[in-house]
Amino acid sequence: MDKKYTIGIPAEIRLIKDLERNSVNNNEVAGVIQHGGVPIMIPTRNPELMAHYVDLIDGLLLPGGPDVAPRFYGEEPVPELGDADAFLDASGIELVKLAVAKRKPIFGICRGTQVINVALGGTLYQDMYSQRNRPTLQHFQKAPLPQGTHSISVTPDRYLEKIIGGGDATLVNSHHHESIKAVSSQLNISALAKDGVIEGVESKDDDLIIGVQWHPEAMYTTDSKQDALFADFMKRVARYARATSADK
Ligand SMILES: [Mn+2]
Repeated sequence: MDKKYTIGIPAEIRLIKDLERNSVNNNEVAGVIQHGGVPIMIPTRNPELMAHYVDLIDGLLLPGGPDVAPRFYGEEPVPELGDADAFLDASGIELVKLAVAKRKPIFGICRGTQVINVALGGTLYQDMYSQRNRPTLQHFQKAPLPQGTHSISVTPDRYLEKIIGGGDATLVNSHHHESIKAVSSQLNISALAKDGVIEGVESKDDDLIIGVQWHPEAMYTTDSKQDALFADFMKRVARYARATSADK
């Protein structure tokens, strides 16, 4: 039997038929399985339990979801802030810190990328449209999510370039009104939209963290660049897991 690696995905609470359900996006589950991973849901938002989950997993996928409560980066909420769940934020931030400390690769998607940045000391625009001092493109697209709508410029010589290729013509989907403001000192920008909105970040000193602001899980079945993000994540997970077991 091939060695398979376990990927933790935090669940958000969704009210379904008046019951609180722990919910993960099935496209992300399928993307992990597609590349040989074994996804496990993290169905609790208690930060004190996150150390146990990080010991169980080989990699961490941080999915899209609600806005990040601004108090985690030292701000009060503006009127345009959307739904936020401080317990989900606190447990996500804890997962990032623990995964970095234990050398478990992280793949951030949309909100997940914002959580990574906040966990590592960065800040966010709570709402780009009211807070950025320059024209901002449509980042909450009205087109179906599997369709790319705005282009990105991939920063030359970043790890992201190795995964999806360089240039300024990659089309991505977009479903966010928050975005990274101040980038964590531990991260490099790897992609920008044409209006300057940060669309990708990655760890500076290694390839432990890749975060994108778009939703590759909605595009990977028809777009090989987006599929490559899942493939690369599972390769990084295998590489770090092998390095860790060789140390023992
Ligand atoms: Mn966007």
